[in-house]
Amino acid sequence: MLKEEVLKILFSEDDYISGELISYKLSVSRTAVWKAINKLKTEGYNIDSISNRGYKLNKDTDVLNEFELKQVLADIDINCNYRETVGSTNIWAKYCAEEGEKKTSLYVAAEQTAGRGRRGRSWISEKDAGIFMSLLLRPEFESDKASMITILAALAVARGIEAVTKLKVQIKWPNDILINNKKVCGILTELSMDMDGISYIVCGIGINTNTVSFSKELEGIASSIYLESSKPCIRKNLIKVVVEHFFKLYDDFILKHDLSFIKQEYENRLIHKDRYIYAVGGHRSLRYMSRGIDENGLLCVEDDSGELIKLSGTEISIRGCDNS
Ligand code: BT5
Repeated sequence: MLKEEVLKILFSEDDYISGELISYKLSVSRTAVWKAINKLKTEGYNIDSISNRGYKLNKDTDVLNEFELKQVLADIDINCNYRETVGSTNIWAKYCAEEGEKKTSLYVAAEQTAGRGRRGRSWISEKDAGIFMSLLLRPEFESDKASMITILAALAVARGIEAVTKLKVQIKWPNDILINNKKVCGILTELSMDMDGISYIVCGIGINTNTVSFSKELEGIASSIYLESSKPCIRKNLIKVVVEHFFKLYDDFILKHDLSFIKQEYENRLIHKDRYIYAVGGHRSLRYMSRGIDENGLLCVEDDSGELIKLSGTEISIRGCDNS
């Protein structure tokens, strides 16, 4: 598509480039270049034009599409897919897996109309105000390791947000990422099995990047990178660092088979380490002293008698923590 060819040229230039040179490089008319530039502008690209000098792209505009994803993730061997609107990127990824997608793939949407949380809960996904993405993985490890993907993704998101904002990022085990005690990201990992073991894993990540306000139910417990840093977040830049960190951790995990190599860093970020928590599962809510994670990503807690217990994230949610 001409529009993408023009965009590639604008991306490769740090200064203004004339319409004439672009038309020469692409062997098309100047009118065709002009039309492509106008189309890009309507898609949200910020392109400055000065007569006699030409065009210059502001590369830090928050535009997201398949082209942008492929650009930022060019160094990773991954299939990039983008849509403006989907029900849920996890459902989309699972559909593609069922249809036979074998390659490691990323599914990103500008908005979700039915974003999903754990156990039937929902994930509010305002258009262009967040990152809604799912990774499709075809690992060869045993199914009991699947839940560890959430731990890796949480660390990747924490590192990624910290890299682009310098804010302190904490984790509430197993799948919440917090800044200043408020949730800015949730992770939903889903597993599909067949007779040979794991068929695929879909790891969905929702990050509130530029949300300005939340509903009554969420204000007080949720926040966004923009609200915490007072700076707009360029989604593609954050996607890049999160996905890069994820695969760095994932590759190490495949080699090392467990989470010992990240235990220390994870625990340093654990908001409820050495604090009392309530572990909620079914209709029960039990208070424990939270200690850290084991090499399999289970949460290690102590009951009132000091006995060590290990909790699994598939059964338990953590509520509130205090120091008393
Ligand atoms: C999660 O569930 O936190 C997992 C969220 C995963 C979302 C991603 S987006 C891409 C992919 N596609 C999907 O359909 N899902 C994944 P859970 O721990 O159950 O938390 C859900 C709870 O978080 C809700 O009940 C609300 O209280 C709260 N919540 C909902 N939307 C939120 C938001 N945008 N920001 C912060 N908290 C939110």
